[in-house]
Amino acid sequence: MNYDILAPAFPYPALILKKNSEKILIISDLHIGWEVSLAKNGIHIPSQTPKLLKKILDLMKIHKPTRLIFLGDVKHTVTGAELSEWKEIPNLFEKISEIAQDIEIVQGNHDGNLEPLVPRNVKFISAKGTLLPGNIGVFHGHAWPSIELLKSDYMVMGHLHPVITFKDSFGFRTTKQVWIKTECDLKKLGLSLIKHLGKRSYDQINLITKEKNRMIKLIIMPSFNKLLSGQPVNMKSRHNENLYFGPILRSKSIIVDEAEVYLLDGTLLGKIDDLML
Ligand SMILES: [Mn+2]
Repeated sequence: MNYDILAPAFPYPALILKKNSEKILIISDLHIGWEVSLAKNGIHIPSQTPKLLKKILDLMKIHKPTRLIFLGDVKHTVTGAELSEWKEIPNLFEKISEIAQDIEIVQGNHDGNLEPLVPRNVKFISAKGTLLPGNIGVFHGHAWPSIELLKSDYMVMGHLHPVITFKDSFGFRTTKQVWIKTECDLKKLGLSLIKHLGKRSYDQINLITKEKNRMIKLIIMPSFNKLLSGQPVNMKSRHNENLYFGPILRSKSIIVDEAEVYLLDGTLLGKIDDLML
């Protein structure tokens, strides 16, 4: 990773982007209100929101970001809002707003009707994402990125909640959250995007993809809410359907077997292909 510009905030599931005078803290997949959906299945656990807030405030104290970006899925219910979210989301954002001037939310697939729940100064970015300073393209991952993101040196996405499954000699399984770092073939992604957007986009996309055979580095972030279930990236039986989750991962422009897997503390576990169960 080009640690001068973009680095994970080990051991937190968060990224820090530093460029000129800007310092951007990026976190993804809070899924506030996830506990409510569990309660419907008879599992009652206390609200995780105070813990999430504390973790965000700790990160802000340590890194003092000038901007804060939520990379989608701030809330859990897909449409509408549960009663608890009506209370907990405004509270969380008001507390963060007291110390952060610049807060942005990239729309995830769970963020319908989120806007009325956050203070007015919070800006919304479409699910197609945005290009940040240092040529870092960020988007949630459930929808196609914008054409602009083809210019990225790095693309960052959430949505997958990647985890790795370990199996001991007794057959017991545990999972750990992980970072995924891999590469995306610009030309293949461009072609997929043309298929998606139609021929009218050809000239605009070709202008970006023709220059050279360039690879875009791709980082898939772990979810900030650590209790969420995730996609085991090293399970052979369900390998394909799991990692090809969202259009960009299904587009076959992403290198999967050679993707590097890191634990939250920064330990490099190896390549996905060598970690398959
Ligand atoms: Mn998502």
